[in-house]
Amino acid sequence: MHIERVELITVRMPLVHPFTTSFSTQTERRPLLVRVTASRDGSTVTGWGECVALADPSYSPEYLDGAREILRRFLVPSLLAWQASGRAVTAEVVATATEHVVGHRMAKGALEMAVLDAGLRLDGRSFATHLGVTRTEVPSGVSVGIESSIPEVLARVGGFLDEGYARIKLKIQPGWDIEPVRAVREEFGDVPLQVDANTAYRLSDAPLLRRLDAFDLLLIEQPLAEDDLRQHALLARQIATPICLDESIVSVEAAADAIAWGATSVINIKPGRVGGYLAARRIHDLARAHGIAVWCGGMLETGIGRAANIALAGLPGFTLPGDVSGSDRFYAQDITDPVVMKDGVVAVPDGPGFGVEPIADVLEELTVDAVDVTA
Ligand code: OSB
Ligand code: MG
Repeated sequence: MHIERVELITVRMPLVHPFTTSFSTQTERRPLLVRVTASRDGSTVTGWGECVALADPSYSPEYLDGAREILRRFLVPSLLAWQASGRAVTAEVVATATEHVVGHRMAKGALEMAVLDAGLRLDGRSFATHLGVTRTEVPSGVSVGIESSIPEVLARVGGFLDEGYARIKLKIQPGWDIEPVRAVREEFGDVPLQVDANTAYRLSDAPLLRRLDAFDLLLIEQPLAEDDLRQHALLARQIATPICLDESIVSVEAAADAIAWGATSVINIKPGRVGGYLAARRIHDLARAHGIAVWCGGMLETGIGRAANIALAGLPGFTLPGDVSGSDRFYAQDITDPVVMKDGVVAVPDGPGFGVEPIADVLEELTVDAVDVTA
């Protein structure tokens, strides 16, 4: 394909309810969209990517303004230089064309995503077809933030269960762990339940974390720090709840290390965190070959990232429900037609590319910054 134009569009989306994790409270999301205009054989298409970096570098080193800058100054120029030297541009070459930039996987993933969407649209193929996904729907789980009281969290969980969500994930941190889990088990019984600590504990907390074993959780997500693979392996010997890594799995190589060292028995795959959907697919394949279950994480995506995640979650190794909720779990107004959760599942999109695009009026209304980085 020929890349004609690349625009970076920053959007402001208020959350329907504050989302508190062990690292921050978010009341709005500022997604960074990458819009690629590309042509081939006389047809021109628009491809959309979404950068999942948060506003602050609190979940990972990347953050919104940094990602925008890296895309503008380094990643997009590198891809255009690749093209100018006569080499073909496809999603498959984006990682190679930008590999001299160290890190910044969320920014790279967003560019690759837009090129992938454009390429699939030029081919008239859906992402699910490209992946070989035949499932038409996938189970939908929901991530429940830290609340100010137990009755509050019970009300939230009860509401989501009434809506039909297939699995509940509770955010935990020291001081908000055993009691909310106990309360949810007592109130709602044997529902599929897991917890996410977002790195809030230390290995010396193993005796406390072992108390969670009594609640028959599906898994505990990222109890220890991002770099602590060895310590996660040590923790795994001290608790019965399966450990699932999120923040630590920044690449295919990190996934291979974590599996080899026994640091993880489940992997949360977030395409942005690992540099894009192509790397995400490779991690799925690797994990599957090792009998390690995977599920699709979320980063409060708009309908664009949500649609792509749902297709990815249709691969056979995704054996646990993902954080692929309906749009209304976070947003009163999504920028695309909303993803709808019904009866515990969300539908795998089947249109060309990721199968969704922003609604022009809504996008315009919510856009806070837009720049053509190829002008
Ligand atoms: O750790 O999974 C996480 C959101 C932002 C940053 C990190 C995480 C999360 C979530 C939300 O848990 C998942 C979602 O988008 O539904
Ligand atoms: Mg997590």
